[in-house]
This record gives sequence, structure tokens and C-alpha cells, in this order.
Amino acid sequence: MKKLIITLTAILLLLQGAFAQKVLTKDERMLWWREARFGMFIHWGVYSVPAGTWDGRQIGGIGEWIMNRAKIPVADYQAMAKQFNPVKYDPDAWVKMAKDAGMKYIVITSKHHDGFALFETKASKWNVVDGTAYGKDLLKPLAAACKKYGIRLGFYYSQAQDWNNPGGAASRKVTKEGWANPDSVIIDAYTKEHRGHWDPAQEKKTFAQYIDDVAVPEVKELLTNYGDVAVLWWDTPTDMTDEAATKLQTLLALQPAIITNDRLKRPNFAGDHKTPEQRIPNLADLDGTDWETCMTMNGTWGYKSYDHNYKTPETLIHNLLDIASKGGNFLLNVGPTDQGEFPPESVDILVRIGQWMKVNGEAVYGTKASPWGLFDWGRCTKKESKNGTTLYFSVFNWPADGKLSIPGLKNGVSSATVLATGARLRTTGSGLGLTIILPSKAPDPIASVIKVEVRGQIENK
Ligand code: FHN
Repeated sequence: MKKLIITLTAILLLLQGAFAQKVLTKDERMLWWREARFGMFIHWGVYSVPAGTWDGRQIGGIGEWIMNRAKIPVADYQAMAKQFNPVKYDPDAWVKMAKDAGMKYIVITSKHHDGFALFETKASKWNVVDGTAYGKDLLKPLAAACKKYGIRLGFYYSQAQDWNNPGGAASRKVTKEGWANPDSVIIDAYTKEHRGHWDPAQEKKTFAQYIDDVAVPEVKELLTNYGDVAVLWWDTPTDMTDEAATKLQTLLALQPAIITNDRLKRPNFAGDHKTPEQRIPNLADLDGTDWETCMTMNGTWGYKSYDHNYKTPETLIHNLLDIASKGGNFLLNVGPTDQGEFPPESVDILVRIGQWMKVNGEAVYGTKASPWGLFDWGRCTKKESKNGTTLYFSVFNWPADGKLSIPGLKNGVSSATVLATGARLRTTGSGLGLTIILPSKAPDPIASVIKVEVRGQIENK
């Protein structure tokens, strides 16, 4: 008997050892994310049905806020789910478009503030399987496509604001830019008195009940049923308590390598990275914390049929290079239609960015911030190795005199080339810096990358 107990204990210990998961450090978890630099945000839900118009009126502000902005009653909003039938949804094509654009990860709204789950859930009937004619989980095939194309998948989850599941929070403040704007104004006395709600149906439960009945079980499902989840992207911590945040944060152990942002609850739950929204921070604002700028291509996150005010591919590529040169990531949004298609303007932008990235992506992926900050003519990123440093100078404004000067670069130069063509360039050095002699015409109308390999580390960092 004694022998048997000893043998069983030994087997148990062995098994424990084999299955014990190594706790990853933050640097280990952040490794892929810091190299990726570029990802796709997807805002998709029932709000793509009204697409910015309610009761014959075009509702101002961002499209996914239409229920709140127009104070649509719960029953009326939920009736619209019946029309959410994305028969043209092709997750394989979505992921391929992201990949071809040079993006390395996708973050999709598994549930936005309207509380509608794009996935099968037992916690609430307000989900795509139970509430729509479509009737199928939208995230399962997306996870499969991401796996196929080697793209990491993250879930956005509005943990506090939920305008349809009773008890969920509702912001008392609304402006054109949404919750993030500190100059927001309170809309009316009723919403102020009723914790931001406008329909008694929203108040059938307490916030604590909503957290236990909906948010906690749904996040558990998301972290259990979809394979590897790369990112949990919380949003708008309205009404969050430390207790609620702790319950949600504890679930993250289900995905030991997961990365989270700074929007679970403030203060006390800093997450792994900051989330400047619709803006690129100034160098002076950066404090060494990882960060990711999220941005719309037009003026809305969720689809609005009449918003055609798109940024140009040139602006977005320059944004990506500006962000990379400051050491951040760029999460660029697409708002698909209720049919399940990316708006044509978004597709064209993704294609154009992809063409540029295919040739010049080396200047973005796995790079670190510029040692010198910004240049009038463009941006710089760098890679360090044992043998030296590679600098990528992305030139937006081609110098008229054909000379690119880098004041302060005193290292010996091993090579200088045009990244796109491999053409070698002549350089002249002085005690003050380096001058690169450029071809007379810019090889790329958006940004031409000059790759310079130098000996040693950059000294004046
Ligand atoms: O209110 C949301 C908004 O709809 C959108 O999801 C953005 C994306 O970062 N986050 C909130 C505003 O800060």
C-alpha cells in the first residue's frame, strides 16, 4: 500500500511538472506586439443596420453610439437585430485583407456598448446566434481564418457600458468623440439621474448583477472557446469598481500570454499598454510605457452609410511611420456593413497601404524609436544588432538639393541604399553628422525609405 501511495505521488508530481505553465514576464508577452507595430481594429455590430440614420434623421457623432445618441428604446434597438444578416461575411477575405495590408493582428468588437455579442453566449440572449436571422457565431470562423493566415486575434469587450443588458453602465457624457473627450457635456437631467440610462428596461438589474450575470461569464467564454486570444481590449470603464475589475482581470489567467490595455478601470488597473485615441502622442508625452494609437479611417468606428470622409493612404502611411518612429503601434479601424463587407473606400486604402508595406515593411516591423526624434523631411526608425545599427529614414518630402542630412549621426557607415531598389547611395560624413546623396527623384510618392547600416550603437541617444 505504502509503495502504491509513493508511486502515485511520484506520478502526480511528474504530471504537475509537465503541465505547469511558465509564468511569462511582461517583456515575453509583449515581444510579438512590439514587433508587429500595425494591426486592424474592427467595429461591427447591430449599429451597422441603421448605419447612422434613425427615424429618418442622420444622427451626429460616431455610428456605434447611435442607440445612445438618439436615445433609441431597448425594444426598438433589439428589433433591428432581426435585420442583421451578414450573408456576405467572409472572414477568410477579411483576414487576408488585413494580412495583405501588412497588419499583424486584429482586434474585433466582440461586444460594444450596445451589449450585442458577436459570439454564442449562454449569459445573454442578446447575441448573434439567438437574436438574428443569421444565427451563427461570427468569431469562430474569424479565429480559424486568423490561425490560417498567422494573424493574432484580439477581442475588444465593453466591460462596463452595456445599453441593452440590464444593469450595464451608460455614459452620462456624450460628445462627437465619445467617452474619451474630457470636454464632454451632460445631455439631459433624466440620463443624469438614471445613471445615463434612457429606458427603464436598462435598469432592471444593478451594475454588480450585470457584471456577474453577463460580463464575467461572457469574458470567460471568449477566453475559453476561441483558441489563443492575443489581446483583451477593454473599453470605457464607466461605473467600474475595483471589485468588478478584479473579477474580470482574474479571468485573464485563462490565456497566460494575453495582452491587455489600460481601459479596464482607472486607477489601479494599468494593463500592458496605453491607448491614445484618434491622435498620435507628442514625443514629450511618452514615458516609456508601451502604447498603441487607435484611429478611424473616416470619422466613425462603426459603419455609417454616409461618412465618406476618408483619410488618404498617404496620411495613414505617414501616421504609421510617425507612430513607429516614436515606438508605438497603430491600430487602424474598419467598420463593416450589416451585410458583412468592408466599405469599398477601406478596401482601397488597405490595398494601397499593403503595396507600400510589401516594399518597405522592413522599416516598420521590429523597429525601435528614432534616436533623434522627428525630421522636417520625414521619420526614422532603427534596429540594433551585435554588429551595429540599421537606420531607416522614411522621406516624405524629397530634398530639392538631393541631400539628406542627419545632424548628429557620427558613426561609420557600412552601407546606404534605397530600400525599394537596393541602389547604393554615396554618403559624406563630418564631425557634425552625415549627408546622404539622393537620386534626383523620389522613388516613392508617399515615403521613400533610405536604409543606412552603421557601425556600433548610436552615440547621441
Ligand atoms: O466609446 C468608444 C467608441 O465607440 C470606440 O469604440 C472607441 C475606440 O477606441 N472607444 C470608445 C471611446 O473612447
